[in-house]
Amino acid sequence: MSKNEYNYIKKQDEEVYNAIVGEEERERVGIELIPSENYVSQAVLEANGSVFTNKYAEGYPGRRYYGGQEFTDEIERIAIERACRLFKAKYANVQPLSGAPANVAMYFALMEPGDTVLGMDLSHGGHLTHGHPTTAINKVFNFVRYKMKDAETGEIDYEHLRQMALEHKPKIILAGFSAYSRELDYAKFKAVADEVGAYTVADVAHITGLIAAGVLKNPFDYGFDVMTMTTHKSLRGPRGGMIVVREDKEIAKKINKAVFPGMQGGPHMASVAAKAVAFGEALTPEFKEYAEQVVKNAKAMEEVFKREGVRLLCGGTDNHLLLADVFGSIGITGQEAETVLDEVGITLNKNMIADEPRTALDPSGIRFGTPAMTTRGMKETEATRLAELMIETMRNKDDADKKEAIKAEVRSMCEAFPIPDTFI
Ligand code: DSN
Repeated sequence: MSKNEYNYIKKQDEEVYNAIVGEEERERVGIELIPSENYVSQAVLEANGSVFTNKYAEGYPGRRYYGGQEFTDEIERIAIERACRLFKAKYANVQPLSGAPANVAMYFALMEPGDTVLGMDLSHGGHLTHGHPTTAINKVFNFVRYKMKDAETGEIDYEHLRQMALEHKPKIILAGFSAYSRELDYAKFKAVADEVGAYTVADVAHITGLIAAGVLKNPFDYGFDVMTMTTHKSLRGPRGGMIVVREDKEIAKKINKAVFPGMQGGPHMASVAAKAVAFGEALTPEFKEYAEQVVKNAKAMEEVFKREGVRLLCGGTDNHLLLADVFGSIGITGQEAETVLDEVGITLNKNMIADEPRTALDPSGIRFGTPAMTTRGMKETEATRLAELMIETMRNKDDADKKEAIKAEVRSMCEAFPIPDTFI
């Protein structure tokens, strides 16, 4: 990562300047294993910091509510065209500000208040925006949930899913997750949806990059109607959201109306510009290699955890992330693990495990993944070593000397694999 100068902020606002350079340094010297985070290229950063932030552009290309749109139209058209190529979609809406608003817009596009969504249970890997009782959207729509049949294999209970669908007649069957490490059987979701006349939506926020690169299955190949996603995770773009539609023009029109004016005002055009740049990167052969390596690295970490007898939820991984029951296997809580790993320069997050016996704020598990460390150029050797260091740290959480040695090793790995400025 280039050391950016930030000359104007430095002169004008020392407090903010210090926070920005502090974050740059934190990213430079630590290993990022939060599976939903990544490092963008300097090109994406430049677009995200561009003058497009000055511009209002309510509406869509060619149909805006303000003048002066020749370049906003151009950049949004480029982003849409690249998004469609990446996901084999006919239509794309690149304006959602992030994943949560993308999901909310999708619900309003495809349903009336009171209608039902069948989605994945949060503690089995689903997401808050899939209708958790604490969310606002839960007051508008009815959410029912399916779970895994067996947390040791990660297999979804497709028969239960079918029974739930027959009983509750959902308008949407939602496949997708933020803490689940296996490939989904999209054909089974689609068969159930067809039986009850539901839309099929995949929330692929975590695995966008892996689908775009063809490393994981594309739900559209199984007839899914819609995918919602974020652009800042494995796709390695700016913080933002997106909705793509396989082929149905009426669905695409409803999605567009639900995003604007239904849900949002002016799109963040600097983010749209940065999305366009990131999508261009994701269309390259280099990105395919990157996505393949993300999965190889996760597999390498899986091997170490298995060898060391640490229980992995779903029995391992097919994608970029892993969930480990560290309380059950090592006797350290998820919160303690997050804290002690932070101390040695490894960032990840505590996470609930299926049917969590503890609490959400101090659960039994940790969730970690490989998109960001793979962006640094790390391969299986480094992934293996990092997994060993993680386990050693958790097993020796009170041993200051050991932690000091691990911290030094983590730091030297970061120095050997600096965050690149460019990927193509
Ligand atoms: N916060 C994201 C994640 O970490 O999975 C999802 O919203």
